[in-house]
Amino acid sequence: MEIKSAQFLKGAIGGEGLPIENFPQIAFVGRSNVGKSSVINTLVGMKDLAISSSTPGRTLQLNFFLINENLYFVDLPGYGYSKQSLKFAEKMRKMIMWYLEQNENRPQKVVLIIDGNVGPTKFDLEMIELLQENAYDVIVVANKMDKIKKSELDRKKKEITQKLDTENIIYFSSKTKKGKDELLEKIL
Ligand SMILES: Nc1nc2c(ncn2[C@@H]2O[C@H](COP(=O)(O)OP(=O)(O)O)[C@@H](O)[C@H]2O)c(=O)[nH]1
Ligand SMILES: [Mg+2]
Repeated sequence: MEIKSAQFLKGAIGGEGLPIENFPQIAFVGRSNVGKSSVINTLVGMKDLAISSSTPGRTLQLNFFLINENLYFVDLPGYGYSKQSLKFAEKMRKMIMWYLEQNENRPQKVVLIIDGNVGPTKFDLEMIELLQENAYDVIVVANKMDKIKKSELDRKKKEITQKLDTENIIYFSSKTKKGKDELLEKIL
């Protein structure tokens, strides 16, 4: 299956403003700045469908994108960003938790995006644990692989698989589009 159409539908804050139609949802989660919006843009082949984190507002809500008129990509707010105030970070965390744990219309799959160059952080590991506790079908994407020197690649990949305790990782780059087809195949 391929993506034939994609549009920004709406932003929701908690349960307020959720889309009316109950299509399956693919959620994209990850720390701020790992490239959630960029990965979505790469998948749909549009440069600025999911506006990057520099745009205020959009990053503070659950952003619903309608794909092929029958599926949602949901861009979640980032978590664990040190530049946010604690109060703000806590508010975002609560909304993410609500969406993943209490919301009646749970996402069918969760794409967890990490920064492949930085490697899995404490926040990433906590998020994986939470997703596993909630029995989610998780796809881990290590983004920004273009930033890693060729000579470092094997070592970095090994470090990522060891820390995450899985070999099931899609190595990705929004810049070079590496991993795009592999990820599309897994989510569609
Ligand atoms: N080199 C490189 N930079 C990336 C990649 N993906 C995203 N970025 C950059 O990382 C920054 C954050 O991206 P964004 O998509 O806004 O992250 P978000 O906060 O997780 O939605 C932007 O400056 C992007 O251009 C990638 O694969 N490679
Ligand atoms: Mg973003």
